[in-house]
Amino acid sequence: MKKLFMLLCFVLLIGALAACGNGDSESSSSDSDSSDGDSESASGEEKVIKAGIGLNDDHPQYKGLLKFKEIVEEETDSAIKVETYHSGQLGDDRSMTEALQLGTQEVTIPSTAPLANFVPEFSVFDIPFLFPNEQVADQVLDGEVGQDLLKKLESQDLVGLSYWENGFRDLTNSERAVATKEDFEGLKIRTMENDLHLDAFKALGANPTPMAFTELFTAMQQGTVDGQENPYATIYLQKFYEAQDHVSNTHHIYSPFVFLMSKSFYDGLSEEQQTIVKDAAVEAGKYQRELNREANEKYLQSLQDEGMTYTEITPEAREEMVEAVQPVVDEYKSKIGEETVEKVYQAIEDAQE
Ligand code: TK8
Repeated sequence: MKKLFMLLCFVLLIGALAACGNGDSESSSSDSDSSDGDSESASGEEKVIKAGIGLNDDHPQYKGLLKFKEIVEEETDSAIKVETYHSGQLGDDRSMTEALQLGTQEVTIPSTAPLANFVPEFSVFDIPFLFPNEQVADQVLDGEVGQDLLKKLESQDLVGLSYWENGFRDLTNSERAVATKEDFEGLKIRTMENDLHLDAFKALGANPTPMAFTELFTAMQQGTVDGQENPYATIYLQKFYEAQDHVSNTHHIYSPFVFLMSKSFYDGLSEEQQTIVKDAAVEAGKYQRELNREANEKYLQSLQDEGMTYTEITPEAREEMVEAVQPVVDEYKSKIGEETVEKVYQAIEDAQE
């Protein structure tokens, strides 16, 4: 009997000790909750935008990005910080756009050509000889049809905040002066990763190769490609004159840039912060367009000063190029979407009235 009583006391003692122990773990878990609470009460944590582009820090695109940084950090009192990366430090246009979809990067500003791999309708802006000048391009891009296209990016976990300017694209090469359609024959031309660009250069008689911008300079130096096409500001500021001898004012495509933000990051902002980043992307874009036009104006002469031979394309020669690519344009109207193409042509007509 005595043994039974002792055993009962022992069991009760063990139970009492165990109950005290549990209390500690709950209090410790409640402590950890409160410590979590503390960290949430400090939840005004800073948000960071990693913004990467492919062009270097001399280019108007980077100066526009610094303007975006200045506006956002000022307007949010640095609640949102912007880290800027240039020269493909974070990758090329396509890989950086994919990083935005994954949420590992917050901003990039690609040309519409590679963006067409995510939203095919953006290829409408790759139709050769589409825009007559920058002013019409601004009206179409900043108007209803351009803004409607930006909305299509949301289905790809991307937010298009505004259009910036890459500009009218001009041909360079290391083989010969290009004055007419015939002069394209057999030239190995690097194009952006966009099927319409590829097919248009094939129609001109060239031998095009799609390639990320980050690989282009080495390809020209090694002779993997004979030529490329970009606005004068890019050709000069990226020092392409060190690997190219000839430049022609083909002006064959006007390239917009799209200021992209990761949708997961954008959705995590307050309404006020969303308005700030949107307005900053628009204001910095207008600033960048101005810088870009000044640059494209002056750098053709700079290219000749660096030893490049400039060949003027006559209106008749350009008309021959327009006719040569027309079958490609007709073929792509259905691939891009007849409605989108018609809306853009109508908006261009309206902008010139
Ligand atoms: C830079 C590119 C460049 C574009 C090209 O990342 O790929 O040739 O014109 O500006 O976006």
